[in-house]
Amino acid sequence: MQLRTALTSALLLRAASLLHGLDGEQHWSRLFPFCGGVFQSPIHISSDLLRFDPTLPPVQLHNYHLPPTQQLTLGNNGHSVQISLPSRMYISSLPHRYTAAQLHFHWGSAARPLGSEHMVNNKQYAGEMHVVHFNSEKYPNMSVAVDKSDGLAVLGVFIEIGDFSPAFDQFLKFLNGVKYRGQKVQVPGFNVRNLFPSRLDEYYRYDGSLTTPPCYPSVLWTLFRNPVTISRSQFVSLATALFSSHLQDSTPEPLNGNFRRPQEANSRVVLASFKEGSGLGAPTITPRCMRKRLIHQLMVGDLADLADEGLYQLLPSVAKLPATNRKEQRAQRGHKTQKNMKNWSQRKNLSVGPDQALCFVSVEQQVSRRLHQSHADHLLLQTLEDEVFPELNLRSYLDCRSDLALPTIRHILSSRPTDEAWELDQSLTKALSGQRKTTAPKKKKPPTHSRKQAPESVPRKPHGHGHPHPWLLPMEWED
Ligand code: 3TV
Ligand code: ZN
Repeated sequence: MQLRTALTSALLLRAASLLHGLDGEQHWSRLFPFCGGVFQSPIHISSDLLRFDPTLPPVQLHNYHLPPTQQLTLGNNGHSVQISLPSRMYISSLPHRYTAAQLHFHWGSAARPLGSEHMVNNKQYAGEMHVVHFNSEKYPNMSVAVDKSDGLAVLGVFIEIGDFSPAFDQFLKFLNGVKYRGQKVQVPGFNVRNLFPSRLDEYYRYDGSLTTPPCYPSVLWTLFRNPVTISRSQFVSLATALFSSHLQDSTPEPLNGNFRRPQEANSRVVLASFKEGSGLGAPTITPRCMRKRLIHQLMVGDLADLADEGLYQLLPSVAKLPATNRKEQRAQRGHKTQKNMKNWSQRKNLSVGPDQALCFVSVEQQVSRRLHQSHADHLLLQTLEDEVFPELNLRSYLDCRSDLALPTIRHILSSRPTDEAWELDQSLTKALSGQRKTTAPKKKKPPTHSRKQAPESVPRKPHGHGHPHPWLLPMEWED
């Protein structure tokens, strides 16, 4: 018995040292085989994994507003700071009721404030909050649910440095009481809803795992699209106040950078409850109602008209033309944009309706990605110059393929009789005949709300025989 205890202690010590090693996560799978398995978390959520699912309902949080009389336990477990949550808190917008258990955080360091676990289009946030729930309809508690495929649901919130958060201060002000591993303090209840972004209807959803050993693939992940902000000094206190070592340990180990690196997608898809490029999260280059007009003007190719209408800020190359030059051009043309568009539409025998419009959303996505990468909003004009103009070439039209109606593509191609146009037309013909393209999306495992659901209820994008190819689906405008 003593030998068994000694062996167990040795194993736990070994596990602890592996977990704390600098490159510990590479070795997790030696002791925790699931960590080397499939459907691991976090992941990098890139546009190519995303599928819009209009059936995803807004997340509904119940009893998240806790009274100050309700004492919560704030603890340092050596890996994170955690708040235990009362079992009357639950989520109802999933196929089962999921009851709250705890929330905790992942963060970077004061010097490198990049510590979110999930990444979205190459962006890593300063931190990430996880609110862990277990399936209380099927399992009696967290310990039983933790390794079940439909056992857990975690809500993830990205944390960005910006405005001060009074909600985060409700517990950050007690951090000094839990500096060392194993320490706990009681904190008064507060409105946990205020730790979330205002929009609970915009999120990513996928099947994944615990991001820490034993990495069970038991988590239905929901990551909200919009981050919350905390002030720099709030972030610094989170990143510097805590140690992963015990009070009595000879060398104090700072607790920061406690995030796992992104894992393989393993043929998973990520459902989005919103259309990428729409909403406040994306840079609003133009109001949506103006976009359609802008796109049509781009299709006409009459960029100077855009400048005349005050849109030249969006098209820096045009803006660089001296104003008089633009005026001259306008005088020479001697007609208004609307007329121009009408003529063009008639010439092309094309009624430019909502189902035949060019995808401008992808331009926004490109711009958004570039801006996030460069962290330099003042580069907007340069970025637009780089992104909008290449977008005008044929290859870029095809990049928008899933948002373009086939007639639109054909009209674009017919007006540009180049080799490239011929090639692209061939591709479309192949797509029409249902052949699989190298550029077409790979078949991926769609996430399920619960793995026990009937396959018919799994959200799928129609492919192949009897269904329209995604290239042929028209873009839906959201005016
Ligand atoms: F449930 C957890 C998580 F979802 C736990 S506690 C159970 C582990 C045995 C945890 F520590 C986590 F880090 C996560 S997480 O996947 O949300 N990070
Ligand atoms: Zn976590």
